[in-house]
Amino acid sequence: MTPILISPRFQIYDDFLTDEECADLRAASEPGLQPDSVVDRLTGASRTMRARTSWGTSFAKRANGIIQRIEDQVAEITNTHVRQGECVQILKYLPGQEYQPHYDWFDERDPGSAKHLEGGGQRIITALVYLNDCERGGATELTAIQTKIYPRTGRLLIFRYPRCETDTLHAGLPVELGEKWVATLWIRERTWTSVL
Ligand code: PD2
Ligand code: ZN
Repeated sequence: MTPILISPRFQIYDDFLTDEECADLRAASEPGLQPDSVVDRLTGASRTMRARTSWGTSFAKRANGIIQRIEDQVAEITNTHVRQGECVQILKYLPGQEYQPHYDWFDERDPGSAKHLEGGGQRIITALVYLNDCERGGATELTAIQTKIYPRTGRLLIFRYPRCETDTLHAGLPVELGEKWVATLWIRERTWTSVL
């Protein structure tokens, strides 16, 4: 697979998943959806917050054939081991829902980060797979390089931040019309274990 290179840090692979795989994953996720949360910087606990208003669910590692394919292919593309990956999370956004600008890595100055860092060290890579075409809005904004990636069914976006680079600030812009579905896989520097 040949990526579209946006910058050395950000790459896109179109048609990473088929339309059918995306539809199956959306259908399998719907029953488990709950309001999404973010990590509280002080305590490390998960909390729902205004900054992230989507709904989400996660799949156990190797949960089914599509999850395995995402885990295996992302590991191959990023030259990492499947063991470094967290559980794949599926996010669903309705109109008005968004994920405000943030970093996916844990800020080591925050007291709440210590617990998360115990489970495999720092996050170093994010993989996002869009599971549908959002009718309007819902782009992933790469804030520092002023670029918007539009959700397209089966499209994979990868970004790398081996040393907590601040140019990986990014956001999920509000959906304006229709739904947006995306699968997220975060990769750690070592074998990931759940600390929750
Ligand atoms: O849904 C998105 O576009 C998005 C944007 C920023 C998802 C995430 N971050 C994430 O899951 O970390
Ligand atoms: Zn993010």
